[in-house]
Amino acid sequence: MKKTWRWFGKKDRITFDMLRQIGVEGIVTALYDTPNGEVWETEAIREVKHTIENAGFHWAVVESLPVAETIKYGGKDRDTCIEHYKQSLANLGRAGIRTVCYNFMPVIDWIRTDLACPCPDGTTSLFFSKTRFAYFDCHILGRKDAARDYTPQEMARVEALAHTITPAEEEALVDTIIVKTQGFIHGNIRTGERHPVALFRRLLAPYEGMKAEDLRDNLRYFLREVIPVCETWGINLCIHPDDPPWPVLGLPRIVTGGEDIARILRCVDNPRNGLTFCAGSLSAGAGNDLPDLARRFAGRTHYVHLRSTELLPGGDFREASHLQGGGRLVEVARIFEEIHPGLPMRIDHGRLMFDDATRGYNPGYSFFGRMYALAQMDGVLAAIHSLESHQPLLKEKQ
Ligand code: DNO
Repeated sequence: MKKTWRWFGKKDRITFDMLRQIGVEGIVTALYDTPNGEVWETEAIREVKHTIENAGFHWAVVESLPVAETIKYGGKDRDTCIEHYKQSLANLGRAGIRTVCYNFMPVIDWIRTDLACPCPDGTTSLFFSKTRFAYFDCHILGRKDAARDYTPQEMARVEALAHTITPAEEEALVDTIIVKTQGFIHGNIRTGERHPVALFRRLLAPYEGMKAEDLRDNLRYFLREVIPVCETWGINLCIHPDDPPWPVLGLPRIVTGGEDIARILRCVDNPRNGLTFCAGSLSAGAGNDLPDLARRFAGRTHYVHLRSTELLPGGDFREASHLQGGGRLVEVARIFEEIHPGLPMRIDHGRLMFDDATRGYNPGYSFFGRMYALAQMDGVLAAIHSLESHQPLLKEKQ
């Protein structure tokens, strides 16, 4: 695998000099200042590419080229936005970019309720609490009939929380779910949004009554339009799984496990229509066996996120160490190196270690935490390669 790193542009406090020292080989980035739905212009792409290459790296992956909401809900102006998407792809192709990641999650990208949950060793990790999320849904957002989506036991925990939560904690919860986790990934919500709950309600409105089947139709419609452009330019477009992989806030989610992935790859059966194998997102799905998924989809995977989660009772999960948890990254890495070697991979979501917490990094994108995980996975990859090259020798000796 090629070791890549998500870089958030010139304002990122993690510099190219730091990345060079820790063995990063390629850069993952996006045009963070271009609003969703607009064209990524050639000049802007060139400038980012030039900055990366000047530092001695190459732009390995675009993450993400965002899909406008109207494409996802099938709005009146979706064709205009799809045309913009095609132009952006062509402009990226012309600049020599060959791997483009995107997702098809309505309104909200990844979801966490806590950004710094203490671990026994003194580090902290990201955390998803089902109760806190349900509280946000039922009490803060006040979504109609939201309580129906939770079991009586879950609602009992939500009501218990309603008695103890303070206004400051409530504000922090909104800030985490809507602003802090979404703001920096150039989604629908910008950092500093002053009325996040009202904005969120507006974003949810066009999806009312939407079924998984409708969202699947809209994804198929989109892929049929854009994959021919990818074909022309030799671009591998790769969908990111839903995080977490289940329906949320009454919104369907359609990239949750093996069956969903197979259906998407089949609907436009072209190698350019591929997968971002995010081991972290997939590992949060209780029915997902990660090595099995890796074996099944390695051929159509164009990009890998190395991350792992640990499922806890009651529907909670925490981000596990990269060598533990449901991600089963050692096995997953072996499978990819065997079936589809050389894929770009990046470490996703590190813990907060040492002074990471005071540096103002984006949630999940710590320096020491990710560097530590990169070193772990680098060792795993070295061991895999060494075993592979000594295989004949071992056989001879037997
Ligand atoms: C969060 C990320 C996601 C991911 C997008 C890809 O940390 O894993 O925001 O980049 O979903 O489209």
